[in-house]
Amino acid sequence: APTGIKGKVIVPESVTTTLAGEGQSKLLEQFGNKWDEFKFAPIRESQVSRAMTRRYFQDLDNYAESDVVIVGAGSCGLSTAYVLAKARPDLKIAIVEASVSPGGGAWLGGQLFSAMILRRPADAFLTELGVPFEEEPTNPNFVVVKHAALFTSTLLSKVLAFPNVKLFNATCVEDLITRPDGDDIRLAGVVVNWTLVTLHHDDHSCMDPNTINAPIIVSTTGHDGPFGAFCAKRLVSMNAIDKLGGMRGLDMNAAEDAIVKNTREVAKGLIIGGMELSEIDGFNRMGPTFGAMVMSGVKAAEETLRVFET
Ligand code: AHZ
Repeated sequence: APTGIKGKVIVPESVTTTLAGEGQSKLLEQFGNKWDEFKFAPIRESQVSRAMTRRYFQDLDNYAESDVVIVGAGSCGLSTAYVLAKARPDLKIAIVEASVSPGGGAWLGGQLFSAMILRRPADAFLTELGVPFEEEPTNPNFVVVKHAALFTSTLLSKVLAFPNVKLFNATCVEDLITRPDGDDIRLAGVVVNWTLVTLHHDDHSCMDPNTINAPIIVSTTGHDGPFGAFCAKRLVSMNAIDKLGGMRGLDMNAAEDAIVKNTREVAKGLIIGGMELSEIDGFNRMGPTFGAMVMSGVKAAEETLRVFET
């Protein structure tokens, strides 16, 4: 392989990134060489507390009845949120993420390396988002984002800017709200708690949770692990499905197509996408190639949109 050879870098038209060498920052004009005079506008501490808590409690109130809850803000959950919020500004979309930092496994490529690989045609997602990428000279079938954090931070910045999206991070989905539906059940929301509380149920007396009602839950909590595959596992423990398929070993070619094609409503009101689906269906894992995660997000958004169209 021709190591050290760089591929052609594609910069989508929508990229507005400031380029190196573009000129001096206005901030230097404004503040530079005047640090002796520098002073922040005054504030009282309680004003900071009130500014934060008022907004948070308003959001809790507002999103207690949501249209869609996305569980997990990894590459699949964030991709779902992007497509959904863009298409339907009238839908209230709550994203619940257990970790303080949204992004899941998409801050790095694989084995903690920086670059992120996406197989074509998932480069279309990068082009729409405005993430520059490089064509791979050794194989035209995939593209490379120079740092996965560039992808994740761009996606996050777009998703969080939508007025109809609220991210509740450091918040864990602990259970599902269900209703009887004939002989079946239908999901009607999620049960949530601060993640720090969730982590301490074993060593504290009962610390009851909170709830968010929504007719559609999109679960993208990743493959099994301390926090992963949450909704898939809960479906089994509540007898809504018999058993998990169990994620199989790694096969990039088989895994990515299977995950995208099968992203669907697994139980009434519950759409599962991303690596969580591999635990339901017994698909292979794909390792460090993220095209299936973003395209599964696109499909999960389409499935959700279909529900709201009918
Ligand atoms: O913190 C989790 C992560 O950010 C979050 N999460 C998990 N359980 C949760 C719960 N409540 C709230 N109960 C929860 N949040 O879900 C997110 C999952 O992100 P991820 O990046 O792990 O999953 P993904 O399916 O979006 O992307 C998978 C990326 C992988 S794994 C893999 C392999 O192992 O082969 N290959 C790829 C591309």
